[in-house]
Amino acid sequence: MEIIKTLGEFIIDRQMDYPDASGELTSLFSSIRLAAKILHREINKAGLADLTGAVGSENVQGEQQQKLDVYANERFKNALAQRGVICGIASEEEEQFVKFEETKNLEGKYVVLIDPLDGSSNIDVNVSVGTIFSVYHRVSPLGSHVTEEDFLQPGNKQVAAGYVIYGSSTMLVYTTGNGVNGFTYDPTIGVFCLSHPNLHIPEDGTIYSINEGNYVHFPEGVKKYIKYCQEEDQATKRPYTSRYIGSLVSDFHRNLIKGGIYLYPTSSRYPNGKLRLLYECNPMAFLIEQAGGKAIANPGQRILDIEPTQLHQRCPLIVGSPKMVDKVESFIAEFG
Ligand code: AHM
Ligand code: MG
Repeated sequence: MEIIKTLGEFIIDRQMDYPDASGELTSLFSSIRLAAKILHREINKAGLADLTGAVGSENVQGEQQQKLDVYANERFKNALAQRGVICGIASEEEEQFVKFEETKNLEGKYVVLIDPLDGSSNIDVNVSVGTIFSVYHRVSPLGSHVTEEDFLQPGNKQVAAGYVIYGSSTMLVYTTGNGVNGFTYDPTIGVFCLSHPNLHIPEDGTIYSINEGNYVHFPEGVKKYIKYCQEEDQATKRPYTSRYIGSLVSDFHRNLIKGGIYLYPTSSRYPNGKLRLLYECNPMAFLIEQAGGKAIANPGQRILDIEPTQLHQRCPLIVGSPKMVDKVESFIAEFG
């Protein structure tokens, strides 16, 4: 019989490697896993279930339609509140961080930052979307209410990070700082199964992912790098392939497996890039470094070392195969 290792079993195995572990992170992962399964179910019938379209509109029964990103936010928030190991969350969907007030939550030692449904503009056209999450130890005392400082920590303090990709299959990919592992959801048995153990990004690649529609707004170094990608050179397998889905999770996931680079750089349109440091850049940077890749905001500026000042601050992101990131870094350092 085929041997299947489930996500649950994998987490328990890993816990045995840490005799001091109290099981709280395991419990946190159970919440994420459960919400991901519910989202998988809803996304797969989104076209049928009044989940597309804008919030505020009513369906034919006069009920409020719920946009899938609002739905996803509520699902993850409720699942994370339930188990009492988390004292609060911050979400890309909410302006303020959310305090979990129950006594069990006040004793929770973790905070979670989440982008519940990244790339949600793709949902109406049946293209892959994702959930991104990031976990930190709180810095405020156990038993007290969560504070903004608990969330404004640099990415190098992350305890865990990962994403769920709702694609041609649903996968959960995560790290706790000891490599990256991927699990594919088998809906027939309702279980995430280890399918991509110990993921490593190729050192070099031939895929570049950037919204080239913004070309005229890009700094000179990025423009020159795009031209470099398009030039003919057999030794470096150029021209490279351009792939851009417009769902960070999907673009990142493809490049992680095949080798490649994803860029959302500064531009005259978005002086700090578009993506959010805490909900998008930090978790992806932690994952890529754990997989042997590299993530920077600007030349010499590692994403994970940025000290955040605001919950929703934006940050340029250049992430992927280390040699490709080095290359674009040298272009920006030279040409700005
Ligand atoms: P969102 O969090 O509002 O969904 O925005 C983030 C998304 C990323 O998934 C994606 O890579 C990027 O925005 C695409 O932006 P653009 O359409 O400007 O290329
Ligand atoms: Mg997002």
